[in-house]
This record gives sequence, structure tokens and C-alpha cells, in this order.
Amino acid sequence: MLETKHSVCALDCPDACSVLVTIEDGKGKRMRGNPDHPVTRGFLCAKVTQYLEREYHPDRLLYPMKRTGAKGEGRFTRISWDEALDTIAANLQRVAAQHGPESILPFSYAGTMGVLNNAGMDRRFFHRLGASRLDRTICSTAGMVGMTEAYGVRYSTEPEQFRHSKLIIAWGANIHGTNVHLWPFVQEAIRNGAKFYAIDPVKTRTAALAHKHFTIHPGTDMALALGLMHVIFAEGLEDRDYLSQHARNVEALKAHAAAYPPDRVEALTGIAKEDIVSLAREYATTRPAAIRLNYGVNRSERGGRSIQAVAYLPVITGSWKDIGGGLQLSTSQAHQINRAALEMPELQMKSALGREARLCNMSELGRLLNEENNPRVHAMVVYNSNPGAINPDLTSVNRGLRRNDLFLAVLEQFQTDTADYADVVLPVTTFLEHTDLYGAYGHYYLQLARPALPAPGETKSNVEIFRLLAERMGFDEPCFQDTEDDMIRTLLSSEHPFVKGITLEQLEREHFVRLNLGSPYQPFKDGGYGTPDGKCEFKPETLHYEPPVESRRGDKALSAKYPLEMICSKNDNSMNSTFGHRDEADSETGELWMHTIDAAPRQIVDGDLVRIYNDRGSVMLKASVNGSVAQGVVRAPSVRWPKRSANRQGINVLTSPRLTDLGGGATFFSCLVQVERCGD
Ligand SMILES: Nc1nc2c(c(=O)[nH]1)N[C@H]1C(S)=C(S)[C@@H](COP(=O)(O)OP(=O)(O)OC[C@H]3O[C@@H](n4cnc5c(=O)[nH]c(N)nc54)[C@H](O)[C@@H]3O)O[C@H]1N2
Ligand SMILES: Nc1nc2c(c(=O)[nH]1)N[C@H]1C(S)=C(S)[C@@H](COP(=O)(O)OP(=O)(O)OC[C@H]3O[C@@H](n4cnc5c(=O)[nH]c(N)nc54)[C@H](O)[C@@H]3O)O[C@H]1N2
Ligand code: SF4
Ligand SMILES: [Mo]
Repeated sequence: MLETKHSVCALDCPDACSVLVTIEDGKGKRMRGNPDHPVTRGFLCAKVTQYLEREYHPDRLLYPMKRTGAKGEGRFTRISWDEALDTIAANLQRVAAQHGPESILPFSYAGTMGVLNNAGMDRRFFHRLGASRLDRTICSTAGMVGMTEAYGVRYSTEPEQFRHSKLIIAWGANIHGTNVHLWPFVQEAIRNGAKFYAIDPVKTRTAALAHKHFTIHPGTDMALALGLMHVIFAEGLEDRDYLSQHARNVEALKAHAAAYPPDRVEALTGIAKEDIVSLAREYATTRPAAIRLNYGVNRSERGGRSIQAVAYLPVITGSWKDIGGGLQLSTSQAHQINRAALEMPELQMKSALGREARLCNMSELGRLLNEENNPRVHAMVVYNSNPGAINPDLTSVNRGLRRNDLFLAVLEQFQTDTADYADVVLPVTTFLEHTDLYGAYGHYYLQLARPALPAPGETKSNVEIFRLLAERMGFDEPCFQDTEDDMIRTLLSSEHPFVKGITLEQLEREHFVRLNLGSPYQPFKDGGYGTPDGKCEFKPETLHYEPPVESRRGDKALSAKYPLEMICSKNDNSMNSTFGHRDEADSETGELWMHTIDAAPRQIVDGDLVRIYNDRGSVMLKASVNGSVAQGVVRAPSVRWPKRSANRQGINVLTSPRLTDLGGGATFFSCLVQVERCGD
């Protein structure tokens, strides 16, 4: 018997696709994009089209296990759910009693974007326990804070409007690789005569498709944005009308930008001054013009302020007035569901701690696990994340994960590097197997997914696991009995006008529901910035450009020793480390892209095995001298499973523990290295 069920792709991707699963005799046969969804439009990316390979993979974890070998060795034996949950509960109780509940650290990110399984029963559980809170900074906080600095709120141009643009700039955004459902709108605009430009240190798939590729030095976007402002103001191309009505401190910003003339900006960014001038003129005079700014920019030491500076551009040109204008970083903030009611931070008052717990920055996990940090972390529960692969400063993280006095439970679908360090591993469901509610960070539709396929083996969802753990710990508040539907109703109980009135029944019927934003949605057409009077408040005094310390123009001693800037950006056919079990993912993440001018003096030719190193570590990859990076920059498509890498060393042993200028984010893309050819 053939049937089709609806689902939603839960991967950490802006597109949050509406998925149709074809099922034959209870088994998933095919996944495709829902043709009715206005952004999915009938297709899925290559990696999720093949998701059923992951779903039914022989390496899928199906039973709880306990470790029998050394930490990291990967030897485990099957145990019952009772034993697994009892062991975890007993250890959490022991650690809380001995060291205080804050010595327990939950560690999670966006393995699933489903709200219930991402931040639902787990939050209630850890709040009630009084565990440390995790500051989830690994990806986007620098950019989020930068946007908030710029606008006060974080609303964005909707993807559907890009079809109306006449100039689209992919700014640190690999649209074709990481946000492929925006691409058809870009293509439509191009067919209608739009120009498409990319600003990226790397010639990505996206940059290769652009009419012009501006090869920028990493971490210099703030300087470029100020240079563009300089030209726009100097030539009187700003929208005086829009600025006088909807912005403050315009003169101060103009005066500040005057200090960034094109020749200075050329020296800082590597972009020729003629190109800076022509880009500024074209951007200011083409209407509508849209910027797709993604998180590539925010993974630098200067990431937050760079995002803030770029976000000023469409205000200066009045581009927010146009359908198909403005800027998109993330659409997430408009999904104003009632998260506080779901997460219940007030439960902390009932915990043994009796107050709000400390906040621990996930990007500093290496430090957190190795230092005496009052209290020291003695137990960690990892879910929706693979810190043993994806965290910066990975050598320190691994040292921490190996600690014998650290109790570690890991909820996973696959035996990741992180799971290898666990005392107990719990097998979890995939998004095809559990109920969840989905927002998105690349569109404005809320979606519901019911299980499309049966949960295999003894797998359980995160929600169910934390419900069972709460019971084991004796947490008797009724919220721990909430069903998935109760929790979704809680989320929808929002008074915010964008969400008010959307019901579970409507989502059940329609699968996806547009937020109440009106159409077309133009957040800043008439002001509407997040300030008391709705004006955009420029803060030029916060925009003094300094090169990242860890860059060719930063610390001189460091760059003499490690002269190459490494960009370890997303690989096209995987999702961070999520498809790390696949050979095809390995072939992409096994490469280091280099320029011939850097390869030749090192006697490196295409295909050679090379060692990439700095003071923090050393990894081995295959050189790809492919003409896609500029001299002085290397690129390592990421994130490969360390245990499937040469010497078992993952790329993040090289990345820095430094944090971004705003938001405490990780600085994956401010990373200096040296490269040498490996012997034969
Ligand atoms: N296929 C695929 N899709 C994904 C993911 C994946 O791993 N694979 N990951 C998902 C996740 S978690 C996220 S956060 C999003 C991220 O989506 P993106 O932000 O698009 O991805 P990144 O690769 O981090 O960065 C985008 C681009 O920024 C460039 N870049 C690096 N440094 C700089 C700089 O200083 N200035 C400028 N202008 N550009 C710079 C990189 O070369 C890269 O091409 O993608 C999501 N989608
Ligand atoms: N070098 C380098 N490092 C990076 C980045 C980079 O560009 N370069 N990008 C950074 C960014 S932007 C991000 S967002 C982070 C991402 O880091 P993570 O959020 O850790 O992302 P993934 O590597 O995709 O790992 C997610 C894990 O969650 C598991 N999972 C999926 N669904 C569920 C579920 O329902 N329950 C449970 N318990 N587990 C589930 C998957 O099997 C997978 O192992 O990586 C960061 N690290
Ligand atoms: S990873 Fe992104 S593009 Fe691919 S199916 Fe999921 S949401 Fe869509
Ligand atoms: Mo991310």
C-alpha cells in the first residue's frame, strides 16, 4: 500500500522545508519537497533527498548502551532503558549533592530545529534541576546582537520578495550551498534582468554563479560597509527623505564614514577601489536592491559589528521602502511563539539552587571542562549536538571529554565522536518519527509535523526522554506530564500579533501557516525599528575597524609563523557534522583548497596530502589547488567526523578559543595556519 505523509525537515537550515514522504507497507520509499509550500516549492536539497539512507542506516543507534572501554575508544554494550535512565538519574543526583546542581551542564544545539525537541521538556528538566544554563553562541549570536544593535529588532526581507530585486548581493552567504530554496527566487530575478553579486573570500558555488565576485579579505566586512557608506554619502546617493523620517545620527555616521575612503578600504579589504566605488553607486541607485547577509560574516572576531555596519546600508539607501529591497539575515525573530511558557525558567526557583543558574558559553566548552570554574562541571548531558567535532578549540574540548571524573550522557542517532566519550548513550528518533512544531530562520511559515514513520528499535524522542528522566528524579510538577500537543498549544498561546490566532487545528489541516505579517511583508517601510520612536539609531562610535588579531593584518608575530587564513566553512552536501557517517561527505570535507601561489613554494600540487597546523593542533587533508581561493587564504569544507579523519584529528583542533566582538560567539573564520606537504 502506498501513502504520502507530510513532514518538515528539522535540520539546522534556514529553509525549513515542507517534506512529503512516500511510504510503502510502512517503509519510507522517497522524500520530496512539498510543491504547495511557497518556499520549498517542490524540491529538497541533495542531502535530504537521500535522508532515508540515514533513516535506515545499519549504524543507526537503536538501543541504550553503556561504555565498556576507555572514554573515546568507542566500546559499548547494550543495556535496558531502565538501567540507562537509572544510571543517569543517579549520577545527576550524586553530582548535584556533591558539587551543587550548577556543576551539571546541559549541552545542545540545533541537531533538530523542532521547537519541542530543541528546547522543550529538556529546558523544563534542567531548570527544575537547577543545572547551569547554556548560552547557545556557537552559530549566530554575534550576528543577532549586531542586528539588534543596528535595528533594535531582527526582522528580514522575506525570501519570496527576492524575485522582484534588480540587484542581489550575497554577502558572506553561500546561497546555493546552505540556503538553496532562496536560489530559485534569485534565478527568477536574474532572468528578469537583475544583477547578482557575491562578497566572499571564497569562490563558492554561489560566487561562481555571480555576475561579479568581490574577493574580500576575511573579517574585513565592516571596513567594506563603511567604504560603501563613504561613497554613497560623498556622492549624495543616500535617501535623504527616508533618513530624515526614520533614522537618527545620520550626520555623525556620515562624518564617521568619511574616514573610510576607497583607497583605505582597498588596503583593508583587498577589493579594488574602483570596484568599491562602482558597487556603492550601483547599490544606491538600483531599485529594488536586496542583500542576503548570512552568518559567514559573523564567525570572525569582528563579526558582530560587521553585521551591524552592513545592516545600515539599506537604511541609508531607503531600500527598505521597496518590495524586493532590504536585507535578510534571519527571519527567526518573527516566529513569536510563547517560548517562555514552554521552557518555564521559573522552575529554577523550585530547584535545589533556588535562583537563576549561571550561564555557560558553549563556545568556551574547552575552558569550561578543564578549568576550576566554581563549580567545576562534573556532569554533562549532550543532545542535538556533536561538540566532539563542531566546537572550536577542539583539543581542549576533547581533553575535557576524556576526564574520568566527568559523567557524560549523550542522546544521539549515530555513534559520533562525542558519543564515544559517553558513559551512557541513548538512541533518539529522527524528525520523521516524532511530533514537532517548526519556525524557520529563512521564511515566515510555522509548520507542524506528525510522525511519518515508526520509531525503530527502542528509540525515543528528546521530549520523551526528558519526561522519563523527570519522573526518575521525582519532579512531580504537572508540566512534566504534558503531551506534545499540550506543549504545542502552549507555544501557540502567544499574544504577539504575528502568531495570535494560529491554532494546532489549523496547522493539522494546513501543515504550514503563514505568520500574520501581511503580504508583502515590509518590516521597515515606514520606520518600525525597535526603538521607542521607531527610528533606526545609527551608532557610528561603535564602528571603528581593526583587523582581527588572528589575521594576516592582525598580530604580526602570529601571522609570520602562520601566514595563511583558514576558512572552514560549510560543506555543500552535508549539515555541519550530521552526515559525517557518509563517504560522500568525507570526500568533500577531506579537502583543503589552496591558491597555486601558496602551493608552489611549498612543493604542493593538487591531490597531495598536506598537514595544516598552528599552535593548537594539526590535521591532514588533501590539497585541492582549484583556483577558488585567493592567495593567503585556504578553505577546508567542514565538518568531518574527527574519527574518520587522518590521525583522528578534526578541523576544529585548529580553530580559536577567542570570542566574537559581540554575543560571545565562536570565531571559526579568524584562524591562522601554516601548511606543509606530507612526506610520501
Ligand atoms: N549544505 C549545508 N547547508 C547548511 C549547513 C551545512 O553545514 N551544509 N549549515 C547550516 C548552518 S548551521 C548555518 S548557520 C547556515 C550558514 O549558512 P552560511 O552563512 O551561508 O554559511 P557559511 O559557510 O558559514 O558562510 C557563508 C560564506 O561566508 C564566507 N565567509 C567567511 N568569512 C567571511 C568574511 O569574513 N566575510 C565575508 N563576506 N564572507 C565570509 C564563507 O566563505 C562562506 O562561503 O547554513 C546552514 N545550511
Ligand atoms: N569548523 C567549523 N565548525 C563549525 C562550523 C563551521 O562552519 N566550521 N559551524 C558551526 C555552526 S554554524 C553550528 S550551528 C554548529 C553545529 O553544531 P551541532 O549543532 O552540533 O550540529 P551537527 O554537527 O549537525 O550535529 C547535530 C547532532 O544532533 C543529532 N540529532 C539530530 N536530531 C536529533 C534529535 O532529535 N535528538 C538528538 N538528541 N540528537 C539529534 C545529529 O545526529 C547530530 O549528530 O557547528 C559549528 N561548528
Ligand atoms: S536541509 Fe535545508 S534545504 Fe535541505 S531539505 Fe532540509 S530545510 Fe530543505
Ligand atoms: Mo549554524
